[in-house]
Amino acid sequence: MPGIVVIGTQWGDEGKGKATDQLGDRVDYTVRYSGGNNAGHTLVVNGEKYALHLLPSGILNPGVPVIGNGVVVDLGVLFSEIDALEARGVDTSRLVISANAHIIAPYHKVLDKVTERFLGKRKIGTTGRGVGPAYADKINRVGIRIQDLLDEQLLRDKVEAALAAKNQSLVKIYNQLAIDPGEVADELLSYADRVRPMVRDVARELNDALDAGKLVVFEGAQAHHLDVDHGTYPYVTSSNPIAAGACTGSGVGPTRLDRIVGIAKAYTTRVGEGPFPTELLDADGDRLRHAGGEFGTTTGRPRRCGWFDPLVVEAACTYNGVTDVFLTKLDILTGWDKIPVCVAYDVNGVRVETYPVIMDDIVAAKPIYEYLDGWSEDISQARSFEELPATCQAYVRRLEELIRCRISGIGVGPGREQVVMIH
Ligand code: 2SA
Ligand code: GDP
Ligand code: MG
Repeated sequence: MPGIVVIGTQWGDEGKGKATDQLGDRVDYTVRYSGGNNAGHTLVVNGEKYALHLLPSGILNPGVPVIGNGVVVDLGVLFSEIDALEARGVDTSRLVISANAHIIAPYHKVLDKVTERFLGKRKIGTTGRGVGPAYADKINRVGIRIQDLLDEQLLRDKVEAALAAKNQSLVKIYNQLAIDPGEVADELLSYADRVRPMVRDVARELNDALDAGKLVVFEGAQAHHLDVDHGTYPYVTSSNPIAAGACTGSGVGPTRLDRIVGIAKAYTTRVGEGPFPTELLDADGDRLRHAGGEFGTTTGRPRRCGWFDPLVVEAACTYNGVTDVFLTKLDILTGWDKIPVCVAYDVNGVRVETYPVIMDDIVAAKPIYEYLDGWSEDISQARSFEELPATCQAYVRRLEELIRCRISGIGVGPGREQVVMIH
Protein backbone atom coordinates (compact mmCIF):
# COMPACT_ATOMS: atom_id res chain seq x y z
CA MET A 1 0.00 0.00 0.00
CA PRO A 2 2.58 2.63 -0.83
CA GLY A 3 0.44 5.62 -1.99
CA ILE A 4 -2.32 6.81 0.35
CA VAL A 5 -4.37 9.99 -0.14
CA VAL A 6 -6.29 11.61 2.74
CA ILE A 7 -9.08 13.97 1.64
CA GLY A 8 -11.95 15.90 3.17
CA THR A 9 -15.40 14.70 2.05
CA GLN A 10 -17.40 17.72 3.26
CA TRP A 11 -16.40 21.41 3.40
CA GLY A 12 -13.16 21.06 5.34
CA ASP A 13 -12.09 20.71 8.98
CA GLU A 14 -13.13 17.08 9.12
CA GLY A 15 -9.94 16.24 11.04
CA LYS A 16 -7.62 15.45 8.13
CA GLY A 17 -4.59 16.55 10.13
CA LYS A 18 -5.32 14.12 12.93
CA ALA A 19 -6.13 11.30 10.49
CA THR A 20 -2.87 11.90 8.62
CA ASP A 21 -0.88 12.01 11.84
CA GLN A 22 -2.62 8.81 12.91
CA LEU A 23 -0.95 6.90 10.06
CA GLY A 24 2.09 7.62 12.15
CA ASP A 25 5.66 6.49 12.33
CA ARG A 26 5.54 4.06 9.41
CA VAL A 27 5.01 6.92 6.94
CA ASP A 28 8.12 7.76 4.89
CA TYR A 29 6.80 10.92 3.18
CA THR A 30 3.84 13.21 3.98
CA VAL A 31 2.99 15.45 1.06
CA ARG A 32 0.86 18.60 0.98
CA TYR A 33 -0.36 18.87 -2.62
CA SER A 34 -2.89 21.72 -2.73
CA GLY A 35 -3.87 24.93 -0.97
CA GLY A 36 -1.64 27.11 1.14
CA ASN A 37 -1.77 28.56 4.62
CA ASN A 38 -5.55 28.88 4.33
CA ALA A 39 -5.57 25.37 5.78
CA GLY A 40 -5.65 24.76 9.50
CA HIS A 41 -4.85 21.24 10.65
CA THR A 42 -4.92 20.68 14.40
CA LEU A 43 -3.14 17.76 16.05
CA VAL A 44 -3.01 16.81 19.68
CA VAL A 45 0.05 14.74 20.52
CA ASN A 46 0.78 13.71 24.14
CA GLY A 47 -1.67 16.39 25.27
CA GLU A 48 0.17 19.11 23.30
CA LYS A 49 -1.77 20.97 20.62
CA TYR A 50 -0.21 21.88 17.28
CA ALA A 51 -2.04 23.98 14.65
CA LEU A 52 -0.38 23.63 11.26
CA HIS A 53 -1.28 25.84 8.31
CA LEU A 54 1.27 25.21 5.63
CA LEU A 55 3.51 22.40 6.86
CA PRO A 56 2.35 18.81 6.33
CA SER A 57 1.11 17.04 9.47
CA GLY A 58 3.92 14.52 8.98
CA ILE A 59 6.30 17.18 10.35
CA LEU A 60 5.56 15.69 13.79
CA ASN A 61 6.56 12.19 12.64
CA PRO A 62 9.98 10.85 11.65
CA GLY A 63 9.33 10.74 7.85
CA VAL A 64 10.05 13.43 5.26
CA PRO A 65 7.52 16.30 5.10
CA VAL A 66 7.02 17.56 1.54
CA ILE A 67 5.47 20.69 0.04
CA GLY A 68 4.46 19.73 -3.49
CA ASN A 69 4.22 21.86 -6.63
CA GLY A 70 0.44 22.23 -6.20
CA VAL A 71 0.83 24.25 -2.99
CA VAL A 72 1.09 28.05 -2.84
CA VAL A 73 3.71 29.13 -0.32
CA ASP A 74 3.72 32.28 1.82
CA LEU A 75 7.41 32.39 2.75
CA GLY A 76 6.86 34.53 5.86
CA VAL A 77 4.31 32.03 7.19
CA LEU A 78 6.51 29.09 6.24
CA PHE A 79 9.43 30.32 8.34
CA SER A 80 7.36 31.52 11.26
CA GLU A 81 5.69 28.09 11.40
CA ILE A 82 9.10 26.39 11.21
CA ASP A 83 10.55 28.66 13.92
CA ALA A 84 7.57 28.14 16.22
CA LEU A 85 7.86 24.34 15.91
CA GLU A 86 11.63 24.39 16.42
CA ALA A 87 11.08 26.48 19.56
CA ARG A 88 8.87 23.63 20.83
CA GLY A 89 11.56 21.06 20.10
CA VAL A 90 10.21 19.73 16.79
CA ASP A 91 12.91 18.93 14.23
CA THR A 92 11.86 20.48 10.90
CA SER A 93 15.16 19.97 9.09
CA ARG A 94 13.82 17.18 6.81
CA LEU A 95 11.32 19.49 5.07
CA VAL A 96 11.59 19.66 1.27
CA ILE A 97 9.80 21.99 -1.15
CA SER A 98 9.10 21.54 -4.84
CA ALA A 99 11.03 23.89 -7.12
CA ASN A 100 7.73 24.33 -9.00
CA ALA A 101 5.56 25.42 -6.07
CA HIS A 102 4.20 28.95 -6.46
CA ILE A 103 4.74 31.80 -4.02
CA ILE A 104 2.06 33.90 -2.35
CA ALA A 105 3.50 37.41 -2.76
CA PRO A 106 2.43 40.35 -0.56
CA TYR A 107 0.27 41.75 -3.39
CA HIS A 108 -1.79 38.54 -3.48
CA LYS A 109 -2.86 39.17 0.11
CA VAL A 110 -3.82 42.77 -0.71
CA LEU A 111 -5.81 41.60 -3.74
CA ASP A 112 -7.59 38.87 -1.77
CA LYS A 113 -8.87 41.46 0.71
CA VAL A 114 -9.83 44.19 -1.75
CA THR A 115 -11.59 41.86 -4.18
CA GLU A 116 -13.65 40.37 -1.34
CA ARG A 117 -14.63 43.89 -0.25
CA PHE A 118 -15.50 44.74 -3.85
CA LEU A 119 -17.78 41.70 -4.15
CA GLY A 120 -19.90 42.98 -1.25
CA LYS A 121 -22.76 40.57 -0.53
CA ARG A 122 -21.45 38.21 -3.21
CA LYS A 123 -18.19 37.72 -1.29
CA ILE A 124 -16.73 34.21 -1.02
CA GLY A 125 -15.69 34.43 2.62
CA THR A 126 -12.05 33.63 1.88
CA THR A 127 -9.43 33.29 4.58
CA GLY A 128 -7.73 36.44 3.21
CA ARG A 129 -4.38 34.68 2.91
CA GLY A 130 -3.84 35.54 -0.79
CA VAL A 131 -4.46 31.99 -1.93
CA GLY A 132 -6.98 32.70 -4.73
CA PRO A 133 -4.95 35.53 -6.34
CA ALA A 134 -1.76 33.40 -6.21
CA TYR A 135 -3.50 30.55 -8.07
CA ALA A 136 -5.01 33.06 -10.52
CA ASP A 137 -1.48 34.24 -11.37
CA LYS A 138 -0.32 30.64 -11.76
CA ILE A 139 -3.06 29.91 -14.30
CA ASN A 140 -2.46 33.29 -15.92
CA ARG A 141 1.24 32.39 -16.27
CA VAL A 142 2.50 35.37 -14.27
CA GLY A 143 3.15 33.47 -11.04
CA ILE A 144 6.42 33.50 -9.10
CA ARG A 145 7.80 30.06 -8.33
CA ILE A 146 10.09 28.81 -5.58
CA GLN A 147 12.85 28.21 -8.16
CA ASP A 148 12.72 31.89 -9.16
CA LEU A 149 14.25 32.72 -5.77
CA LEU A 150 17.45 31.08 -7.02
CA ASP A 151 17.92 33.68 -9.79
CA GLU A 152 17.75 37.26 -8.50
CA GLN A 153 17.39 39.03 -11.84
CA LEU A 154 14.72 36.61 -13.06
CA LEU A 155 12.77 37.12 -9.85
CA ARG A 156 12.97 40.93 -10.11
CA ASP A 157 11.78 40.82 -13.74
CA LYS A 158 8.91 38.49 -12.91
CA VAL A 159 7.71 40.58 -9.96
CA GLU A 160 7.78 43.67 -12.14
CA ALA A 161 5.80 41.93 -14.88
CA ALA A 162 3.28 40.52 -12.41
CA LEU A 163 2.71 43.93 -10.83
CA ALA A 164 2.38 46.02 -14.00
CA ALA A 165 -1.28 45.24 -14.63
CA LYS A 166 -2.12 44.75 -10.95
CA ASN A 167 -0.95 48.21 -9.98
CA GLN A 168 -3.25 49.70 -12.61
CA SER A 169 -6.27 47.97 -11.15
CA LEU A 170 -5.20 48.52 -7.53
CA VAL A 171 -5.03 52.27 -8.12
CA LYS A 172 -7.86 52.78 -10.62
CA ILE A 173 -10.44 50.22 -9.53
CA TYR A 174 -9.71 49.45 -5.91
CA ASN A 175 -8.52 52.91 -4.83
CA GLN A 176 -5.33 51.51 -3.26
CA LEU A 177 -1.72 52.68 -3.38
CA ALA A 178 0.50 51.13 -6.05
CA ILE A 179 2.91 48.45 -4.78
CA ASP A 180 6.65 48.90 -5.40
CA PRO A 181 8.05 45.86 -7.28
CA GLY A 182 11.54 46.49 -5.91
CA GLU A 183 10.32 46.24 -2.32
CA VAL A 184 8.39 43.04 -3.05
CA ALA A 185 11.42 41.47 -4.74
CA ASP A 186 13.66 42.46 -1.80
CA GLU A 187 11.26 40.86 0.65
CA LEU A 188 11.00 37.60 -1.29
CA LEU A 189 14.78 37.46 -1.87
CA SER A 190 15.40 37.88 1.87
CA TYR A 191 14.13 34.27 2.23
CA ALA A 192 16.24 32.84 -0.61
CA ASP A 193 19.15 31.58 1.49
CA ARG A 194 16.86 29.75 3.89
CA VAL A 195 14.78 28.22 1.09
CA ARG A 196 17.67 27.09 -1.15
CA PRO A 197 18.63 23.92 0.79
CA MET A 198 15.00 22.73 0.83
CA VAL A 199 14.38 23.01 -2.91
CA ARG A 200 14.00 19.65 -4.67
CA ASP A 201 12.67 17.90 -7.73
CA VAL A 202 9.86 16.56 -5.58
CA ALA A 203 8.20 14.63 -8.42
CA ARG A 204 11.38 12.63 -9.06
CA GLU A 205 12.00 12.03 -5.35
CA LEU A 206 8.46 10.78 -4.70
CA ASN A 207 8.45 8.46 -7.71
CA ASP A 208 11.80 7.01 -6.63
CA ALA A 209 10.44 6.53 -3.12
CA LEU A 210 7.32 4.75 -4.42
CA ASP A 211 9.51 2.54 -6.64
CA ALA A 212 11.47 1.58 -3.53
CA GLY A 213 8.24 0.54 -1.75
CA LYS A 214 8.16 3.51 0.62
CA LEU A 215 4.89 4.68 2.18
CA VAL A 216 3.83 8.09 0.85
CA VAL A 217 0.81 9.88 2.31
CA PHE A 218 -0.75 12.75 0.38
CA GLU A 219 -2.46 15.07 2.85
CA GLY A 220 -5.41 16.95 1.40
CA ALA A 221 -6.33 20.43 2.56
CA GLN A 222 -9.88 21.85 2.45
CA ALA A 223 -12.25 19.31 0.88
CA HIS A 224 -14.13 17.85 -2.08
CA HIS A 225 -16.98 20.38 -1.86
CA LEU A 226 -14.48 23.27 -1.80
CA ASP A 227 -12.76 21.99 -4.96
CA VAL A 228 -12.66 24.57 -7.76
CA ASP A 229 -13.98 22.00 -10.28
CA HIS A 230 -16.29 19.85 -8.17
CA GLY A 231 -17.34 22.09 -5.28
CA THR A 232 -20.09 24.65 -4.77
CA TYR A 233 -18.57 27.09 -7.28
CA PRO A 234 -17.90 30.01 -6.85
CA TYR A 235 -17.95 29.35 -3.09
CA VAL A 236 -14.82 27.21 -3.29
CA THR A 237 -11.09 27.48 -2.84
CA SER A 238 -8.97 28.07 -5.96
CA SER A 239 -7.27 24.67 -6.12
CA ASN A 240 -8.01 20.95 -6.46
CA PRO A 241 -8.15 19.40 -2.98
CA ILE A 242 -9.74 16.25 -4.49
CA ALA A 243 -7.73 13.02 -4.58
CA ALA A 244 -6.75 13.58 -8.22
CA GLY A 245 -5.08 16.81 -7.05
CA ALA A 246 -2.49 14.63 -5.33
CA CYS A 247 -1.25 13.68 -8.81
CA THR A 248 -1.16 17.14 -10.39
CA GLY A 249 0.02 18.70 -7.15
CA SER A 250 3.02 16.45 -6.61
CA GLY A 251 3.93 14.77 -9.91
CA VAL A 252 2.90 11.16 -9.39
CA GLY A 253 0.62 9.30 -11.79
CA PRO A 254 -2.85 8.01 -10.82
CA THR A 255 -1.58 4.40 -10.92
CA ARG A 256 0.58 5.19 -7.85
CA LEU A 257 -2.42 5.81 -5.60
CA ASP A 258 -3.48 2.66 -3.76
CA ARG A 259 -5.86 3.91 -1.11
CA ILE A 260 -8.03 7.02 -0.86
CA VAL A 261 -9.19 7.71 2.68
CA GLY A 262 -12.16 10.05 2.92
CA ILE A 263 -12.43 11.96 6.19
CA ALA A 264 -15.98 12.71 7.28
CA LYS A 265 -17.11 14.48 10.42
CA ALA A 266 -20.04 12.81 12.23
CA TYR A 267 -21.98 16.05 11.61
CA THR A 268 -21.31 18.82 9.06
CA THR A 269 -19.52 22.18 9.23
CA ARG A 270 -18.66 24.88 6.75
CA VAL A 271 -16.75 28.15 7.09
CA GLY A 272 -17.21 30.93 4.54
CA GLU A 273 -20.18 31.57 2.27
CA GLY A 274 -22.08 29.14 0.05
CA PRO A 275 -24.98 26.67 0.25
CA PHE A 276 -25.22 24.16 3.09
CA PRO A 277 -28.50 22.18 3.02
CA THR A 278 -28.40 20.73 6.57
CA GLU A 279 -27.20 23.94 8.25
CA LEU A 280 -28.76 24.64 11.66
CA LEU A 281 -29.33 28.32 12.33
CA ASP A 282 -30.83 27.66 15.76
CA ALA A 283 -29.78 26.61 19.26
CA ASP A 284 -28.94 23.09 18.01
CA GLY A 285 -26.33 24.63 15.67
CA ASP A 286 -24.86 26.59 18.60
CA ARG A 287 -24.79 23.43 20.69
CA LEU A 288 -22.82 21.55 18.01
CA ARG A 289 -20.46 24.52 17.51
CA HIS A 290 -19.63 24.77 21.20
CA ALA A 291 -19.44 21.03 21.83
CA GLY A 292 -17.18 20.56 18.81
CA GLY A 293 -15.08 23.73 19.28
CA GLU A 294 -16.04 24.69 15.73
CA PHE A 295 -14.04 27.85 15.17
CA GLY A 296 -11.65 28.35 12.24
CA THR A 297 -8.13 27.12 12.98
CA THR A 298 -6.67 29.84 10.76
CA THR A 299 -9.06 32.78 11.09
CA GLY A 300 -10.97 31.96 14.29
CA ARG A 301 -14.27 32.41 12.44
CA PRO A 302 -17.24 30.51 13.91
CA ARG A 303 -17.97 27.54 11.68
CA ARG A 304 -21.51 26.99 10.42
CA CYS A 305 -22.84 23.69 11.82
CA GLY A 306 -25.48 21.17 10.78
CA TRP A 307 -26.46 17.50 10.78
CA PHE A 308 -24.63 14.80 8.87
CA ASP A 309 -25.44 14.95 5.17
CA PRO A 310 -24.82 11.59 3.47
CA LEU A 311 -25.61 13.05 0.03
CA VAL A 312 -22.62 15.36 0.40
CA VAL A 313 -20.31 12.58 1.60
CA GLU A 314 -21.56 9.99 -0.92
CA ALA A 315 -20.78 12.37 -3.80
CA ALA A 316 -17.26 12.93 -2.45
CA CYS A 317 -16.69 9.19 -1.98
CA THR A 318 -17.89 8.42 -5.50
CA TYR A 319 -16.03 11.19 -7.35
CA ASN A 320 -12.77 10.51 -5.54
CA GLY A 321 -12.83 6.72 -5.63
CA VAL A 322 -12.69 6.71 -1.82
CA THR A 323 -11.71 3.25 -0.59
CA ASP A 324 -12.69 3.79 3.05
CA VAL A 325 -13.97 6.51 5.33
CA PHE A 326 -12.60 7.68 8.67
CA LEU A 327 -15.48 9.13 10.70
CA THR A 328 -14.31 11.85 13.10
CA LYS A 329 -15.76 13.63 16.14
CA LEU A 330 -18.35 10.97 16.91
CA ASP A 331 -17.77 11.80 20.60
CA ILE A 332 -19.21 15.28 20.01
CA LEU A 333 -22.64 13.76 19.28
CA THR A 334 -22.87 12.19 22.75
CA GLY A 335 -25.88 13.43 24.70
CA TRP A 336 -28.53 13.88 22.00
CA ASP A 337 -31.79 12.00 22.46
CA LYS A 338 -32.39 11.72 18.71
CA ILE A 339 -29.87 12.48 15.95
CA PRO A 340 -31.29 13.61 12.61
CA VAL A 341 -29.54 12.31 9.48
CA CYS A 342 -30.49 13.66 6.07
CA VAL A 343 -31.66 10.91 3.69
CA ALA A 344 -32.83 13.01 0.74
CA TYR A 345 -33.53 16.59 -0.33
CA ASP A 346 -36.79 18.20 -1.23
CA VAL A 347 -35.87 20.36 -4.22
CA ASN A 348 -38.88 22.49 -5.14
CA GLY A 349 -41.27 19.66 -4.28
CA VAL A 350 -39.21 16.87 -5.88
CA ARG A 351 -37.49 14.21 -3.73
CA VAL A 352 -33.82 13.97 -4.68
CA GLU A 353 -31.60 11.19 -3.30
CA THR A 354 -28.22 12.12 -4.80
CA TYR A 355 -26.30 15.37 -4.47
CA PRO A 356 -27.41 17.72 -7.28
CA VAL A 357 -25.01 19.22 -9.83
CA ILE A 358 -27.07 22.36 -10.49
CA MET A 359 -26.19 25.05 -7.97
CA ASP A 360 -29.80 26.38 -7.85
CA ASP A 361 -30.95 22.93 -6.73
CA ILE A 362 -28.32 22.79 -3.97
CA VAL A 363 -29.42 26.23 -2.80
CA ALA A 364 -33.10 25.19 -2.87
CA ALA A 365 -32.51 21.78 -1.21
CA LYS A 366 -34.47 21.21 2.01
CA PRO A 367 -33.22 18.21 3.98
CA ILE A 368 -35.55 15.28 4.63
CA TYR A 369 -34.46 13.67 7.90
CA GLU A 370 -34.53 10.26 9.47
CA TYR A 371 -34.18 10.32 13.28
CA LEU A 372 -31.72 7.87 14.81
CA ASP A 373 -31.48 7.07 18.51
CA GLY A 374 -28.71 8.88 20.35
CA TRP A 375 -26.53 7.74 23.28
CA SER A 376 -25.49 9.35 26.54
CA GLU A 377 -22.39 7.34 27.49
CA ASP A 378 -18.92 8.93 27.22
CA ILE A 379 -17.28 7.18 24.26
CA SER A 380 -13.93 8.99 24.37
CA GLN A 381 -12.19 6.03 26.05
CA ALA A 382 -13.54 3.42 23.60
CA ARG A 383 -10.86 1.68 21.53
CA SER A 384 -12.93 -1.01 19.83
CA PHE A 385 -16.22 -0.89 17.93
CA GLU A 386 -17.81 -3.32 20.37
CA GLU A 387 -17.16 -0.91 23.27
CA LEU A 388 -19.44 1.70 21.67
CA PRO A 389 -23.09 1.81 22.87
CA ALA A 390 -25.48 -0.11 20.62
CA THR A 391 -27.23 3.05 19.36
CA CYS A 392 -23.86 4.59 18.54
CA GLN A 393 -22.88 1.47 16.57
CA ALA A 394 -26.24 1.68 14.76
CA TYR A 395 -25.57 5.35 13.88
CA VAL A 396 -22.23 4.41 12.30
CA ARG A 397 -23.72 1.46 10.40
CA ARG A 398 -26.58 3.58 9.05
CA LEU A 399 -24.14 6.28 7.83
CA GLU A 400 -22.11 3.56 6.15
CA GLU A 401 -25.23 2.42 4.24
CA LEU A 402 -26.17 5.93 3.23
CA ILE A 403 -22.71 7.00 2.01
CA ARG A 404 -22.22 3.62 0.29
CA CYS A 405 -18.66 3.30 1.55
CA ARG A 406 -16.96 1.29 4.30
CA ILE A 407 -16.12 3.13 7.53
CA SER A 408 -12.72 1.83 8.62
CA GLY A 409 -12.06 4.04 11.62
CA ILE A 410 -13.72 6.42 14.07
CA GLY A 411 -12.37 9.41 15.99
CA VAL A 412 -13.58 9.58 19.59
CA GLY A 413 -11.49 12.55 20.72
CA PRO A 414 -8.78 14.95 19.50
CA GLY A 415 -5.84 12.91 20.88
CA ARG A 416 -3.64 10.81 18.62
CA GLU A 417 -4.67 7.67 20.53
CA GLN A 418 -8.41 8.42 20.54
CA VAL A 419 -9.41 6.18 17.64
CA VAL A 420 -11.46 3.08 17.07
CA MET A 421 -10.32 1.00 14.10
CA ILE A 422 -12.92 -1.26 12.49
CA HIS A 423 -11.50 -4.40 10.92
P1 2SA B 1 -9.63 30.70 0.31
O1 2SA B 1 -9.02 31.51 1.42
O2 2SA B 1 -9.58 31.41 -1.03
O3 2SA B 1 -9.15 29.30 0.22
O4 2SA B 1 -11.22 30.66 0.68
C1 2SA B 1 -12.15 30.10 -0.23
C2 2SA B 1 -13.16 29.21 0.48
O5 2SA B 1 -12.50 28.06 1.03
C3 2SA B 1 -12.79 27.98 2.42
N1 2SA B 1 -11.62 27.47 3.16
C4 2SA B 1 -11.74 26.70 4.25
N2 2SA B 1 -12.82 26.07 4.78
C5 2SA B 1 -12.58 25.37 5.92
N3 2SA B 1 -11.38 25.34 6.59
C6 2SA B 1 -10.31 25.97 6.06
N4 2SA B 1 -9.20 26.17 6.82
C7 2SA B 1 -9.32 26.93 8.10
C8 2SA B 1 -9.62 26.01 9.25
C9 2SA B 1 -10.36 28.04 7.90
C10 2SA B 1 -10.40 29.16 8.93
O6 2SA B 1 -8.98 24.98 9.35
O7 2SA B 1 -10.52 26.29 10.08
O8 2SA B 1 -9.65 29.24 9.90
O9 2SA B 1 -11.25 30.08 8.70
C11 2SA B 1 -10.44 26.64 4.82
N5 2SA B 1 -9.58 27.29 4.01
C12 2SA B 1 -10.32 27.80 2.99
C13 2SA B 1 -13.05 29.43 2.84
O10 2SA B 1 -13.76 29.50 4.07
C14 2SA B 1 -13.86 29.92 1.65
O11 2SA B 1 -15.17 29.46 1.75
P1 GDP C 1 -8.65 19.59 9.27
O1 GDP C 1 -8.56 20.94 8.65
O2 GDP C 1 -9.48 18.64 8.48
O3 GDP C 1 -7.30 19.00 9.62
O4 GDP C 1 -9.42 19.78 10.65
P2 GDP C 1 -9.17 20.92 11.77
O5 GDP C 1 -7.91 20.63 12.49
O6 GDP C 1 -9.35 22.28 11.18
O7 GDP C 1 -10.45 20.69 12.69
C1 GDP C 1 -10.68 19.47 13.32
C2 GDP C 1 -10.70 19.69 14.84
O8 GDP C 1 -11.27 18.57 15.46
C3 GDP C 1 -9.32 19.83 15.45
O9 GDP C 1 -9.42 20.74 16.53
C4 GDP C 1 -8.98 18.42 15.94
O10 GDP C 1 -8.11 18.42 17.06
C5 GDP C 1 -10.34 17.95 16.35
N1 GDP C 1 -10.57 16.51 16.17
C6 GDP C 1 -10.16 15.67 15.18
N2 GDP C 1 -10.68 14.45 15.33
C7 GDP C 1 -11.47 14.51 16.45
C8 GDP C 1 -12.31 13.56 17.13
O11 GDP C 1 -12.48 12.42 16.70
N3 GDP C 1 -12.97 14.02 18.25
C9 GDP C 1 -12.82 15.29 18.72
N4 GDP C 1 -13.50 15.66 19.81
N5 GDP C 1 -12.04 16.20 18.11
C10 GDP C 1 -11.39 15.81 16.99
MG1 MG D 1 -8.96 22.89 9.14
